[in-house]
Amino acid sequence: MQLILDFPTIGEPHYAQAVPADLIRNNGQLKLFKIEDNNHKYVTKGEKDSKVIREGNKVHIYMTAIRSHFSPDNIEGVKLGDEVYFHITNLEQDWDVPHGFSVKGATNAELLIMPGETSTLKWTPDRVGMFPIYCTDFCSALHQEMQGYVRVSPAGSNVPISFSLGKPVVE
Ligand SMILES: [Cu+2]
Repeated sequence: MQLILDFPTIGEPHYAQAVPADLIRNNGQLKLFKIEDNNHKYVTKGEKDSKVIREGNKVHIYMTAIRSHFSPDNIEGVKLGDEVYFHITNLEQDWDVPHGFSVKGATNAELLIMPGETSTLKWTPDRVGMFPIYCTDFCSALHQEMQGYVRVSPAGSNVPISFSLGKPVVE
């Protein structure tokens, strides 16, 4: 490989390298994941399809991840005693951009969701409160903005399910 440029970038903790485009294009490194090909039972194919659905004491959250946010990122109406299922679809099309997912206080694993794929994390809240959700895989310079909140209300409360993107549920 003939290196044509090699330098640290100023103002960012990254290191840049440049090579001729042919080296990437002709060696199978250009891979795209079509979201239409995802036939997962709990897929969310676009942000407009993200939603939160209650079925008895189960709450199904159909969420998307793309740099640098989750949709929805504010969820309300989960109650103590519920089982929460985060079904997260990574909408990225580039092969090297996985996203992670975790909810603060979860006692099981985090997720690593590859581009175009859907994965589910089950969470059983053990107390009332506001719970941050966040990406656990460094995905871009704005990775740390990739977060949101789920409010858990007391068992028997009448807070309805609601969700939004980029603004508080209660204004
Ligand atoms: Cu991410």
